Amino acid sequence: MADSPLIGVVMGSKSDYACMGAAVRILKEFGVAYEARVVSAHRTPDLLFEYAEQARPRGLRAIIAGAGGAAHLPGMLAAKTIVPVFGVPVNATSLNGMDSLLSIVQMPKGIPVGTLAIGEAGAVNAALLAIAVLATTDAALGDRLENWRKERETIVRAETLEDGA
Ligand code: RP5
Repeated sequence: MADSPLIGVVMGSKSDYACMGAAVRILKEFGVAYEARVVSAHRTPDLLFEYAEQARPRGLRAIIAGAGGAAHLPGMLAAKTIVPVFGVPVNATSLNGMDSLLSIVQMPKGIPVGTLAIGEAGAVNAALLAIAVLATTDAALGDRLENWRKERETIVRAETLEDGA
């Protein structure tokens, strides 16, 4: 039987997976138990409430929520659960994700959403942040996260520019 998910990745539309898949790939790379679902704030509001209410009893330790446009999904989830919510603004409209960014980041005080960058960078960082949360109680996972960073440091240190500078 698969491990119970520790991280929930939710998105407002299947179309968001083009961006949010980047978060899923990081969680897979680290061997973190996750689930990925479509939960829409405006098209499936009851499902959103159910998901948020069950998140803590089901053992989720963090939720990564991505949505485009007037992106209510992360904030509404955060309103219904104390499980930390990391919001990813998805570039889905003619406003290039700025609409989503402002919708997610401008939460009134009292209900926090940790807001990441627009698009794939935000999705990747949301996953890394969720992993860092898990690593506070999972030393082996923390070691993997440290090694992941070291690998990238090694690559950058070895980089040379075209003229050999
Ligand atoms: C938002 O509207 C979704 O999060 C998505 O980013 C955007 C477009 O959704 P679809 O029309 O592709 O389903 O709710």
